[in-house]
Amino acid sequence: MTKVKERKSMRDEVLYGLTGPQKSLPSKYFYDERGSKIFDEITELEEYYPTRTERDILKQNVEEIGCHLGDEVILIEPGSGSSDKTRILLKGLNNIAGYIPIDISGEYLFSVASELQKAFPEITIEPLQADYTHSINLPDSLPEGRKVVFFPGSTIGNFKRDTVDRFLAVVADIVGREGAFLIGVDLKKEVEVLLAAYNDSKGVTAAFNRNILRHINRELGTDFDPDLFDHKAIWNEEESRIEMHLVCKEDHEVVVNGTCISFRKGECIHTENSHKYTLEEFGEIVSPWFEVKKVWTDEKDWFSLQYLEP
Ligand code: AVI
Repeated sequence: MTKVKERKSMRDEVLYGLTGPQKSLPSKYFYDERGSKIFDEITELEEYYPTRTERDILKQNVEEIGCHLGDEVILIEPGSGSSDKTRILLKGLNNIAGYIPIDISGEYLFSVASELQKAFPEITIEPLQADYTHSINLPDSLPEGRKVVFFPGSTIGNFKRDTVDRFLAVVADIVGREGAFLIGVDLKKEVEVLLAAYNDSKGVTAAFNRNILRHINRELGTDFDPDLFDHKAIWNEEESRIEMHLVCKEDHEVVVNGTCISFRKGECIHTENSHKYTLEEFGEIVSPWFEVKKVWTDEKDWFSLQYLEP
């Protein structure tokens, strides 16, 4: 039985994060409409290698991936967004019977799903609007088949360790004994490459980082001035992760739901972690639920696509 975490409101989460000893904000609040568009721009940047590398891995190995997935596959994708990488599988394979894209943003989800349904009429496409970080209740009306969860993009790298464990338990629950898990995992590499990917020369990642404050202003009626914060991305060797922070440029105060929060010059708001793993570390993390059966990487071993079975 998977324990379902209770949902907190954005206001509670923001207040909780900004009143702790190290100010922080949940990285999921990067993604309003503007933030999602800026993220799409990030994925096109020369310095941001994960997206194009994973896409190439998928394209180059699509047939072999298909053999591992088996027959009559029901592909389930939490946080599907534009379903961009999934199209490579839907196009390149003939063993996908159903596709369940899951996303919190309903309008976008339904429009992507209907476009996909037109492009792939032979596949049953059933979009599910849900926040997959809490739990996933699949519709009863699914076609018969082998359930495979597809989770590309190394989004797992943005999860804290307890969230990783909870998510793996949810995925194991969904796919059952006969299913599988296909996941993209970014790998440890030279620090310069990592820093460049999160500190791009055009300042797109900086705009993405600051957008979290605009999003909060709009939703909570706060008055953050994003220009009073600098973007900072650092490598934390001990935790093996890139951290993004917003560094306050001058002393000021912001009222959040009646609570006055003071910011001092030089003080940071921690906005995101992006963990990078070795293949061994990742295998160890998933081992209570899954066994890694196959790993595809690029020629520099920068990114991995991993096929796991319970
Ligand atoms: C979505 N996620 C995997 C991205 C990453 O690389 O951690 C988010 C991101 N943050 C800054 N650039 C991209």
